[in-house]
Amino acid sequence: MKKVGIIMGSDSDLPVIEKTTGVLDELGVPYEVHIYSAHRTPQEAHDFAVNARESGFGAIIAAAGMAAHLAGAIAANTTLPVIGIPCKGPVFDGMDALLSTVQMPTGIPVATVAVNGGANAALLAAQILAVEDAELAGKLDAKRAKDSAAVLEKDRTVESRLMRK
Ligand code: RP5
Repeated sequence: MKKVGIIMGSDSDLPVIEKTTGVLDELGVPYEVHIYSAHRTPQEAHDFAVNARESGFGAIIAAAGMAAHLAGAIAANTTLPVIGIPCKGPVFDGMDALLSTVQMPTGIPVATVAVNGGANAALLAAQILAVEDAELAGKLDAKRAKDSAAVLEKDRTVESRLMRK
């Protein structure tokens, strides 16, 4: 199976990335994690993106906060699908990173998930790999069914606790 490349701009983004790796672990999807910054270590970010396809990656997740250019900078150097996670920073509640990540000019797309949306980034990466992988598609179906069952269980709990007849 192809790997997912996970790049974050700083170790301060780790709590978001742990949501991503948790979902990929659950689905049995292989991944690599690196701290490469578009601003602080631009050469490493560039080299990773340029070599990613040859290195066996099928999708890349890039998480960054503030002036979040990481996903766009990665996408500029590969035609692998790039998923951007805008991370919430100390000011602006993540709106700065959201706009920096989502507002890519025509020609270089970044599939942007919600602010701090680490789990959805993992699911989207897995869905991309599952286009050519029936076993992974089956795991995604099973996870959807399990997650739905968990919500219905919460419905039963709240119903039994709070319903007045
Ligand atoms: C971005 O700047 C990182 O992705 C991080 O979200 C933000 C702040 O980085 P630190 O100052 O916490 O290292 O590049």
